[in-house]
Amino acid sequence: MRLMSQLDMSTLRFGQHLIKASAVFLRTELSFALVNRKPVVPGHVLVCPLRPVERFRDLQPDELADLFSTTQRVANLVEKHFNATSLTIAIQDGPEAGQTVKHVHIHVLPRKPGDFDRNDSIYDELQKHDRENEDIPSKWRSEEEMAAEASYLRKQIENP
Ligand code: AMW
Repeated sequence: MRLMSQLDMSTLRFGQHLIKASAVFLRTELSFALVNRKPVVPGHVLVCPLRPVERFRDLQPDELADLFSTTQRVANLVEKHFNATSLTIAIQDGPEAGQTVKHVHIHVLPRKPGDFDRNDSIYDELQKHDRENEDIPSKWRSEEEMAAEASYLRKQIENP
């Protein structure tokens, strides 16, 4: 069996962070999806492998397949439930690409007409959104707000 380095069933590791079950809205055999503490747009969520590897190249074929099929499920879910019409799906793979959490994660961002004056500005925001006030918890969303969003998404998965 693969070693998962998870602490217990109610906490998942996301790089240096411990993620409470209340922020996780989907868990598969090899992946999980969580709500973002500092979303760039409403419904900006993250999909990660359960095994806390740093780079995209570190994923095994079964993890890669599970991560991408989970991302497709999550992308459909947030596009629908955040009333979006498109999606930006992105991986910042390595520090020079903007990665701050050393655990592979796919950003899924629901997009709407006119959400940014310049469409590609979303990539500038993605690069800087978690660098500003990184260590100031009051700039993050509250645990309650994140739990409410995750609970809403979980319900949509259970009763589509
Ligand atoms: W990277 O800049 O590494 O591509 O993205 C890290 C993402 O993880 C950011 O969107 C950031 O807001 C998010 N994030 C960091 N820590 C947490 C956490 N504890 N819970 C939820 N999201 C987090």
